[in-house]
Amino acid sequence: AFVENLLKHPTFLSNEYTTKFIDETPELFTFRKRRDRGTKVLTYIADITVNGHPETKARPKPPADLKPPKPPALRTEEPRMGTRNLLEQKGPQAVADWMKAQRQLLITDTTMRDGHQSLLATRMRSLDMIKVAPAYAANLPQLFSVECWGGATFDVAYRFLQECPWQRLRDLRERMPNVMTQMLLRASNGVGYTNYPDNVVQSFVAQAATTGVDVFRVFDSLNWVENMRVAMDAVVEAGKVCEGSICYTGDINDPARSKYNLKYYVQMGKDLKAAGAHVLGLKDMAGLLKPAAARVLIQALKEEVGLPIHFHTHDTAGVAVASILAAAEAGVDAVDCAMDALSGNTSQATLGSVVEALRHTPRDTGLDIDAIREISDYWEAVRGQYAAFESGMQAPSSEVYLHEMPGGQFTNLKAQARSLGLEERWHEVAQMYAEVNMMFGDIVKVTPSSKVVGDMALMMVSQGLTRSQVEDPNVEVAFPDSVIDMMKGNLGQPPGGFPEAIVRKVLKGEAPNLERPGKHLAPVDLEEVRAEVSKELEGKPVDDEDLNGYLMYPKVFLDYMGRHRIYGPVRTLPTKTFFYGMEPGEQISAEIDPGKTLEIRLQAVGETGEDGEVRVFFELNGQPRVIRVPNRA
Ligand code: BTN
Ligand code: 3PY
Ligand code: ZN
Repeated sequence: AFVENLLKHPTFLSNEYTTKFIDETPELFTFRKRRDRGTKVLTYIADITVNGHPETKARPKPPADLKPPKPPALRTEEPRMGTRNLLEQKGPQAVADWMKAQRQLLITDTTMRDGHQSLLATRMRSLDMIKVAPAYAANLPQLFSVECWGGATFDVAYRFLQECPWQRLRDLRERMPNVMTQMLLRASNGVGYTNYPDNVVQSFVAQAATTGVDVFRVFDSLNWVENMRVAMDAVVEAGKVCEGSICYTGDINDPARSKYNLKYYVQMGKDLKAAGAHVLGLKDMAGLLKPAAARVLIQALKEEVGLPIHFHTHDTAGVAVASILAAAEAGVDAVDCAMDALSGNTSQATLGSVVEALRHTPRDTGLDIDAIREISDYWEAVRGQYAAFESGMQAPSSEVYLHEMPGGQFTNLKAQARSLGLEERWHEVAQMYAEVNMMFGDIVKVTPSSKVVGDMALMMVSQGLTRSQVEDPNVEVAFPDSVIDMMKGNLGQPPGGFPEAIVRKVLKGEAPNLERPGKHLAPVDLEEVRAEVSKELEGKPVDDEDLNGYLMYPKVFLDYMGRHRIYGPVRTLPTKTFFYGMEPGEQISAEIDPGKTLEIRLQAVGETGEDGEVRVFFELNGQPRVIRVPNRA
């Protein structure tokens, strides 16, 4: 790098150097001289303007007359006290006690996590959330919490949105100081798809708590409480609210599905309480809990477990509001809803509708419906920008009771099926998903176990394999890696274990590990990893957030950092610009630091030169700038 710098230096090139040149020219030692952030951001805009964004290119476009989202006015200067203040002053047990003492139904808004994860392929950018966060704090201080982190959002932020998930959390936390933030944590799978060593899980939880998570909804993808303890202990250790969660599957009122019956769920609730949960989460990730079953289940859990209950469901079948109202009657303490504009179908129940349904009843939420409408109007404009990521699902569907796919997986698997040319055969995929579930012993299906079932179902439909062929010891089957991994025991054990015959076939007789996977994973030397990552980044210091990002997703994190070096703080660009670039004559601004704003105007896009490069003409804060990008279109 030194020689490269030397050979490029104008003084060196002009032959006007002396032997002292090297000593007197410190910039020769600034390897890969950094370009300023303005230039980096212009490079990104130029590239997208010329070449398009790979993810939106062949997809539906936002309406041409779409207005930029405008957040509502704040009703108070200083936000009123909320649940966060209670947590800060009195701790997580006081929050749990307070929940039980409330008469009103408490509401969590999931728009910033599950809402867009389930409707827009998790593609919502931080900027669109951060802009409305002050309105939540000022206008809806009675919310129980705002779910805004975790699940799939962590990985998508780095991988597809070119932004840092930790920064999102920090920015939201700062703008909503009075309402608890909430995340979804896949227990030993962190926010990934595989079990991590215990100290990695502990480190991740501690960092999430420090950066700004108040409520941790912890679940295991096979409902194995044993595999949730490390994560739950870490949450309790951090002084935050530990919401140990039951994942709901099957149908407690169906005698044919006796594996997951009332007794099973009540026992799991007791086990989670014994494991230290402050709140019991009831996570109905597919939207299978029907109203009549909700009434029975909630009542039993309330009576027999004694923890406050927080109910999460999806509206895939169009029944979520009915189940929520039944749960409310049975005494549930808190429920999840999404703001109207990002609710319904595979997302959560409609927040405004639940609030209205309960008005003037004993469980009146006390939330301000005008404030809800204003915030929902904002989200409606935001959603318009993400037209490229809409799934095309037009209506609720009772087919979910057949396949039991989680809301967050449904549209994803449909897109995967499309890419394999199986779009026309979607209903076969859905049917096969149900059969694979039974072949695996009727398991809970939620990230990551749901992905394993989905991989297997797609493989079988595309190869024309039936369940009996797969189960036949005399038929050779090449199982997907994720299936082999799960049968090895690397995601842990479902209740009663996996059926022996299928394990034998998948593992070709190799013995599975029936113990907790983390028991066999050596602790990671965190400081050693930090040093390695720093070396990968050419000496850049690696802070705790970056280190934890790397530990979850090594390659995704490093790729993100590599692009960040080239494109800079693109998270500050308006969403339309990020996905579609700019039009000649258009002007935008991007606040790259508090108070430091880039005023960017696109003047013109030149022709492609003989070198295959396009010159793009900008004005940056009034100064002309030319950026060259390759034409890859
Ligand atoms: C490419 O290599 O994909 C083309 C360059 C375009 C760059 C931006 S960086 C953020 C976004 N994510 C990508 O993978 N590409 C675009
Ligand atoms: C996730 O783990 O991302 C989920 O949403 C599970 O429901
Ligand atoms: Zn969900």
